[in-house]
Amino acid sequence: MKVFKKASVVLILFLLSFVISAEESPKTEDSGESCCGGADRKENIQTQEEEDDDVVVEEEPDVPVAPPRTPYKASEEDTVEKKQRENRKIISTFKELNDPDGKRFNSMQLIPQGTFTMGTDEMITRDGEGPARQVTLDEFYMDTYEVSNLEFAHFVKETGYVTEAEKFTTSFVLENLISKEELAKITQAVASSPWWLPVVGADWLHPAGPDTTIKGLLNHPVLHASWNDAVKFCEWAGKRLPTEAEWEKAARGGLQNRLFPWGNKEYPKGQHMVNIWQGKFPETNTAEDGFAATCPVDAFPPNKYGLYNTVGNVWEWVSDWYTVQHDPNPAKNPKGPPTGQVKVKKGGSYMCHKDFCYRYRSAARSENSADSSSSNLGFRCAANKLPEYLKKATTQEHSEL
Ligand SMILES: [Ca+2]
Ligand SMILES: [Ca+2]
Repeated sequence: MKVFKKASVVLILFLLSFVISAEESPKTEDSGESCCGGADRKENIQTQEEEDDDVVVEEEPDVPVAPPRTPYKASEEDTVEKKQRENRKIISTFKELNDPDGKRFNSMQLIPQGTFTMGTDEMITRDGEGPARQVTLDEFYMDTYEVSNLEFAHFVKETGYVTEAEKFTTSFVLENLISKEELAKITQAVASSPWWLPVVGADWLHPAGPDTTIKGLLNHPVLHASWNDAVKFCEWAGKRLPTEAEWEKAARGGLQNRLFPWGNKEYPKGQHMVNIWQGKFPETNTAEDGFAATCPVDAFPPNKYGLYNTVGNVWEWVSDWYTVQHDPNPAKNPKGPPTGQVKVKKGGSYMCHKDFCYRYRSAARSENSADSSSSNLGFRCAANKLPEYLKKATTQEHSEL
């Protein structure tokens, strides 16, 4: 009965959203490609509905509510040790790890101190993109690229770190990427977003399931890293996750009140500037931008701060807890709410399309629980000071620009 009741509510909201979107700017389109939290996520959505009537009216019909994680099948210690052995074996086959120049793929760019307009009043208000507000930040450094599989492999090689997806034994993968053999084994699905499937054995080394590999994808962004995993990686690298304000300022590249890191035109001079979805999601992916799934972290032109793929390719974790309520007053170095249930992610992914997930914009945002992971979610790190080991590389890169 519960399911039918929920289905009716969803249907009503779906019809309502058509009525509303027909009257509003076409830019406030529905979305729902974000994925996949634990049980916390559902509770969080309910809390928001109780707190803010506007959120109920605008709630998208296809909010993905993922089932709880699969419990551990073995003791954690056994699982971790087994995974460490398996991972060491796989990583030892990556020749790129022995390349001295490839040891740490990422460089960092200095983001100057100053004030910028964070958020927007004109787009997806239910996500808490507004109000547009003045935010002042001290200078900081931001990773040039999304964290790559190669970097993550170095981290795992040095530390033996086992990700949450590996411990939980499952992660969410876009259905189109899963092999027929693996599809046949899956019995669970997320009713509200059936294109997301929990795949046993999907993790950063097996991005689309246990029969897939990151060989040949070492310069692509690492996938299936939870927020907790991302924090550990950044600590290892002598960095930290950016705040949402830092991420957004960095993505805007010094431009004020623009939709995208490069300006307001989605296709300037007809050029693809970002890895998103072309075609009708989720049935057709024409990959006109050159990529059906992730692209290399250095594909597409950088923004004016020298950052690549901030929007599109993969969503990126930031440190803030998620809220849709923001103080409209000017703020200095804001860090988001002190507590919360889910974390903010920024930038949209290769699964975003204007008609479905218009979130490959600088102000756009979404959320997931800190232990969740999926095949379109990654991160990049920030730092107050440039780590010593990067000083030479970054100086060289600047002189080449
Ligand atoms: Ca694409
Ligand atoms: Ca990105």
